[in-house]
Formats: sequence, structure tokens, C-alpha cells
Amino acid sequence: MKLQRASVNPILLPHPTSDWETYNVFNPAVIYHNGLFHMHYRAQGLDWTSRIGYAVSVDGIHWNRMRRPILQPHDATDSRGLEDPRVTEIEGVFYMCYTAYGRVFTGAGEPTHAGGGILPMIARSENLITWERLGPVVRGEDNKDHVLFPRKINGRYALLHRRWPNVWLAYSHDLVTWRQEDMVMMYGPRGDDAAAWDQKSVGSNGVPIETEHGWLLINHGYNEDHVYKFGVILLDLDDPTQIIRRPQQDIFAPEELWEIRGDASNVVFSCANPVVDGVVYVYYGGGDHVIALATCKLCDLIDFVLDG
Ligand code: BMA
Repeated sequence: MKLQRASVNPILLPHPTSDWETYNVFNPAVIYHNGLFHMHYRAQGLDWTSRIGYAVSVDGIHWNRMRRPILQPHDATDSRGLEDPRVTEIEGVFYMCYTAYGRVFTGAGEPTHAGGGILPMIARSENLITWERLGPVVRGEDNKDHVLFPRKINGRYALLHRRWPNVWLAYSHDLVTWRQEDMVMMYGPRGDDAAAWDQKSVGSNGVPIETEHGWLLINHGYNEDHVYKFGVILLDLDDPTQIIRRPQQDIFAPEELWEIRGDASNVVFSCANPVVDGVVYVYYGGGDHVIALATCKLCDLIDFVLDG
């Protein structure tokens, strides 16, 4: 089972006459709402700082983008950029998980990235354009690739996050307070298996997909060779810390020139997998430079994960 690339790829390119998206557009969030595909994408322009742009589409392939970014740095905690948005709709409200890179370290302990802090942030919106920052999930650690489940589980919001090198599950009553005692380690890279595609690093992709068999989680990882690939995992519906299946095989790997070469080499990186009419739309950044689409039937992905 492999994802199939759309025939018109890439579907969104950098914009040479736009100062904030001149060089790279990549790693978008995409949700399907009211008959339209809504994209929030990461863009880098003349100052190399990541901002979040917005585009809308009827068919998921052809896009209209807004002229100015809808989220950009606002203080010292995100002055180096806002990266890798993942948007989840919960009970009619939209939440964006994104990584904030700052110049000023705001947590306890030691900063984890040279030059400043990194915060796994959550923002809230009712209209997809204006966003209110709620705050970070944790402070003072190398933590990103966080994404919210699309509904509460046993009365609480649930979120996947990555404390490198492992993926964790966290619960919260209000999306603002995330207590350490409500966090559980779930899985990590297959470090014992030198042949595994995800032997070195793993992280989550888009919003987990609810099915009758469990939560389908598309994830990413890489080996010693640093080639990003995607896989799929099945989690228990009531207790997503329980992994039901984790197939050995990947479902997607870089092949096209714009995936193998780009601002970063051998990168496919996805933050979105909305399901529309039984089709999983996997949007991804190619080479940290362009945005592309690959799809599969949801039933084929379920068959694959159940066999794995
Ligand atoms: C990850 C993230 C992504 C990026 C990827 C490949 O760590 O920072 O934004 O696409 O690396 O460069």
C-alpha cells in the first residue's frame, strides 16, 4: 500500500513577488469545512522567518491564497518564526497547533535550540482567519509535532506531542493546563531494527482519523540516512495510548525531484490528512520548498494497517 501522488503536483509554489513567501511554502494544515478545503501553510520569504498563510479551494487541488499572512511573529517567543501548523476542528471551534521559535528562552532549565526557545503552541479560531493564542503545551524542552484529536476522549481534550525521540499522549480539561501526570509515553523510533525506515526519529502527521477499528494515525520518521517517510499506526479508540497495529512498511517516500532536492533534501513532511468522500488527502511539503498532495482510499489504509 502506497499513497498515490496527484497528477498536477506540486499544488502550491513559492511566490516570487511576495516578500513573506518568496522562497518556500511547505508543511500545510488542511481541513475540509462547509464544502471547502481550507489550508494554513508555512511560508518563508526574504527574512527567512516562517509565517502562516491561508488558502482556500473547492477541489483540494486549485487554491486561492490570501495576500498577507494570517499569523506571524508577535513577540520574543516567536520572533524566529511560526512553523508546521496542524488544524483540528473540535465541537465547531478550530484549534491550530504550531511550533513557535523565539529568541528569548522562556522556560525552566536549559534552552534546547541554539539562540532561543521552542514552544509547542495552541491557538483558537472561530473563523479560520483570526487566531487567539492560548499558550504552549510545555516549556523548556525539545517538543514539537503536536496535534489535537478531533474530539474529547473520556471527557478530556487529547493531544499527541513529541518529546524527542518519543511520541507522547497528553490530556487536558481546557487546552491551557497540560499536567505532567496526564502525559504518557506511547512509542518511539524502532531503534533495534537497523533496516527500519523509522529507526532514528518519529513524529505525528495530521489529525488522527477516527474509524470503527480505532484511531488511524499517519506518522513520519527517518533512518540513519535521514530520508523522511510516512507510516501508519492504529490506536485504541478509548485509550489511544494502546497501540493495536504498527506495520513495518512505510506508505510513502521521496521520489520526485522536488522531494529529493529542495531547501532540505529527501523530505516529505505532512501536517494534514483530511478525509473527504472516503479518500484520505495527504498534503505535504516537498523538500521544505513546495506543497504537494498524495491520496489513498480510507478503506485501503484500514486494510493495510489491520494486516500489519
Ligand atoms: C523537521 C521540522 C519540519 C521540516 C523537517 C525537514 O524537524 O522542522 O518543519 O520540514 O524537519 O527539514
